[in-house]
Amino acid sequence: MSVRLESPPRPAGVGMTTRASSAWAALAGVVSVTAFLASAEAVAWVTGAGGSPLFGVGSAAIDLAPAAVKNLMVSLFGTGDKVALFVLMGVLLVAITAGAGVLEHRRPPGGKIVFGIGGVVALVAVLTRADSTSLDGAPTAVGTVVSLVVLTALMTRLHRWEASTEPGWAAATVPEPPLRGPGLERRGFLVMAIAVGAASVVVGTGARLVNATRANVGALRDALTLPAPAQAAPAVPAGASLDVEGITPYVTPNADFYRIDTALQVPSIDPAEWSLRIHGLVDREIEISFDELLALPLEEHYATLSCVSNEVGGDLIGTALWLGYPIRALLERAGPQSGADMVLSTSSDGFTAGTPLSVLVDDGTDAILAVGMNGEPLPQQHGFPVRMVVPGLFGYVSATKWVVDLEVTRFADTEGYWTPRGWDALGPVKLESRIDTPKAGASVDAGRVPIAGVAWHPHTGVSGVEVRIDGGAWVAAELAESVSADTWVQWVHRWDATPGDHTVQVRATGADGVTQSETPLPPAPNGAEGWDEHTITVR
Ligand SMILES: Nc1nc2c(c(=O)[nH]1)N[C@H]1C(S)=C(S)[C@@H](COP(=O)(O)O)O[C@H]1N2
Ligand SMILES: [Mo]
Repeated sequence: MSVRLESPPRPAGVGMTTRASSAWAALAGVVSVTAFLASAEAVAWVTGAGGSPLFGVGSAAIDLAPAAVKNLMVSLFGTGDKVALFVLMGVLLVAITAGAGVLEHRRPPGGKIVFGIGGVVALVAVLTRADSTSLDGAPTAVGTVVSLVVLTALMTRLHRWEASTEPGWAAATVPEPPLRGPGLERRGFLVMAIAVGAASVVVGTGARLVNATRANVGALRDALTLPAPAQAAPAVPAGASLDVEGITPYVTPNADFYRIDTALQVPSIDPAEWSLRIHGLVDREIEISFDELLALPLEEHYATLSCVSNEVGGDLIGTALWLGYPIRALLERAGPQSGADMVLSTSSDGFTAGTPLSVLVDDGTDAILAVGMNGEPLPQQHGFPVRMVVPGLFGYVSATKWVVDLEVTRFADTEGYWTPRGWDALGPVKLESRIDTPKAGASVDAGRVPIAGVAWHPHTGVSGVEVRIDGGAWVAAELAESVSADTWVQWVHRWDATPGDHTVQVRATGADGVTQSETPLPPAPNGAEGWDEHTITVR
């Protein structure tokens, strides 16, 4: 006879209560998943950080999440959406594995089945990542086996502990070795749970740190010296920067540049291994290496990049000096065929953007394959070693970071990443204006107060900005200079503030003569609108 695997409710005071044994079983489940994560990270140390199941599952979740959930995450957490995703995953993981522990205790092998299914799901997620290699399955496979071994061992110890708390335990026949009494059996379970849990935290954290460091291309980036441009950008006119405290700088430092992408783990690409393939509806397929790209006559252009998810008045926008090679020239070499109207760019991690071919081949549009940002190689988060920058288009349809592939194709035949997720196939940046100072809700002293900010309509240009106080008449603001129509422009209105609460509103007019619309529209499907949304109150 062997010990019963199920623990029916017992009268109080006899044996272990159902509640207590469930709690310990739940702990066994959670310890097992920490062992899974730690051993997977340790294996990924050897096989490559791309196989970390945490990132594989998280990335798959991002790609599979319905558009509404994704938009909610971005609107709730903004650029902190990735941290929020990890917290959510952590909470779910604890809940599911605690449940699996309880299930394994009551209805074996239910818990093992949950762990097995979880392992297979994670394996599929990891192996279907665009940049995964066959070795990337190893961490998840090993982790799953380790978690099953740990769960089995902890359950055996838990059952022995329970059996040892029954009256007459010494006479019970359990699988070898014989019971050693409640104290020792209890210790057997707890020592293992604590030891495995602690070892997992130490090994897992250590391996994760090593993997994160190794996935950092900082050293390769530091070793890189970009060539001087064959065609430099015009100098920023002194009149582009107004002397107003709190106004957004004309050029955004790299460290302050907004970051938006679907990459949970920033792709790490060795420039020596990078290449770009241009294919599809072209006369000649082209493949170009990083060295070949740097040997071409590079150009520098100032351009403002913005995100379609930006709310009116939002800060998902920045201006940088980009160094790169015109995409137009590369496409000319490849020779797009008639009938083609889109270039689908793909990143190393599988993100895609569909850009109108007409924009990319247009002489007047400085669409570039960028390698430099504000005088440095691209920061890893901003696409190292190569990304696209297309003035006048939102990032989601044009600014592919870590770009490795350009397919000349047709809008009728394919679509970029965000199009099936509720965003328009075409994404020209809309005319916008923003008040930077004073801040909404700020108190200022009565008297002369500069109201200032930026306005943009990349590639079209801004011809005027107007401000109005308390819903009164629109007054023209002073417009600063800019390098070109491809960047935003600063503006200021010097206001004689009177005591009391006031509302401040701003609207811009584009170089095409069209004034920013009043009616609010949400970011989806093609960019937020409505200056009325950005009304601030100042005291
Ligand atoms: N590989 C890749 N490139 C991408 C994205 C992405 O998710 N993956 N997001 C795009 C979007 S939506 C925007 S707004 C810009 C943002 O570029 P930044 O992070 O350098 O500011 O990158 C674009 N390029
Ligand atoms: Mo974006």
